[in-house]
Amino acid sequence: MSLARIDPQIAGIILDEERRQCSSINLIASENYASLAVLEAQGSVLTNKYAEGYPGRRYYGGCRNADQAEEIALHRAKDLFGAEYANVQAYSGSIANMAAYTTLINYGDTILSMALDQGGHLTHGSPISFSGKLYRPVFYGLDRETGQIDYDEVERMAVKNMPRLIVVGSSSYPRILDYKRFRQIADRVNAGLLVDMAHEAGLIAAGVHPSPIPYADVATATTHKSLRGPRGGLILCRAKFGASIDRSVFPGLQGGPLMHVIAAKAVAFHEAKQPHFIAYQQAVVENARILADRLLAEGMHLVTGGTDNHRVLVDLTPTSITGKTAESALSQANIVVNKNAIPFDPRPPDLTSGIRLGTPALTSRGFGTEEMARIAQLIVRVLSHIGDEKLYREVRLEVEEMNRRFPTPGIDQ
Ligand code: DSN
Repeated sequence: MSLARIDPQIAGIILDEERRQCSSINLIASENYASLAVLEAQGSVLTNKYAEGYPGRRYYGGCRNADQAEEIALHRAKDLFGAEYANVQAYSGSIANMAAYTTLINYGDTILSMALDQGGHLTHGSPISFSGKLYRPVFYGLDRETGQIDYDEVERMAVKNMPRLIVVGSSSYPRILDYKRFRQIADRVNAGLLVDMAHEAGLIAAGVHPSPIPYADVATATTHKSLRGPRGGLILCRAKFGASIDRSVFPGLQGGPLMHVIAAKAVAFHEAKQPHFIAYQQAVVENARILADRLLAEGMHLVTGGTDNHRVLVDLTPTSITGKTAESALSQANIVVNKNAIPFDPRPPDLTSGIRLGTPALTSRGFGTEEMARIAQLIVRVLSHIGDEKLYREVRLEVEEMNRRFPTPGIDQ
């Protein structure tokens, strides 16, 4: 029996969410539209199967198909990223990071990572996360003038603090990360190197951002951001860490793997291997560049003055609007963004002085550079007319017109 007949309330919410996703301009840098094929695998009967363990070494009978799906996912993940070893069971990026720490260091060890308020992630040592409670974090930040990573400063901090692990990765840094340089710094202080490439995974798979795989001991990712897969985690590592990573994930941190999600990850890796995926990721980066250029031309300030990847971090300080106000105003015009701290933000995280914009989701719908230029104008119009509901309505109509021309993958395509 269909969902609509059994549970019209939840069916209605899902329908509303489909409408919301189709009718808004989604600039959340960490979101995307999974393909129908990914959604089908994720919504499949594999959800019914318990498969604790790993292919060929399960704690349940009846794992023939689960084994095949996971083996294919593992093979495709390694092939896509050129990695020696993969684990596809991590439920999320946070669990993937936990497994990496468990493998590479001991409780109480020092880690050197990017501060959360400068663009790092909760699981990179924030005091409110397990990572800041179980390990001893020391943070590097961004250069106050350029907004970019000062690699010499990272090296100075590494030499001073002698971390056991250096963590690389950011949720809002709009520039290329120099993994080779981080490896050199790690080698100088005899530390391990963990790269959390959750945001860049799709760009890396397509070769439009350098790969951390030659340099990292362990690289973690989520599969639902630029990679366009199902919501979940991925771990890639050097072969020598493989057995330990597997043990850390199961039985160390998790029970039964989500076999339906693992099958959907396999589908996403397959899609990422197709030639059109390279063109897609090139368009993601080009769209971000145009969005940044047009915002600059409209007088907005951007952290680092632009972008090399899929993200743009707008510094609202000169406008005196908070990130929270900007997020709310834009959302009333059906433009969805998230408030985001800028480096050295004087405002607290629930207000912030910035907004983060990203292009993976819109590019999946086929939005191009012309639309990006128009979206930049719409954003500036809204931000220059805070509280003007008539203006929000006008912008909403323009957003609707654009959305009608671009079907949403997985929903109306
Ligand atoms: N919450 C994600 C983001 O939006 O960047 C990071 O995990």
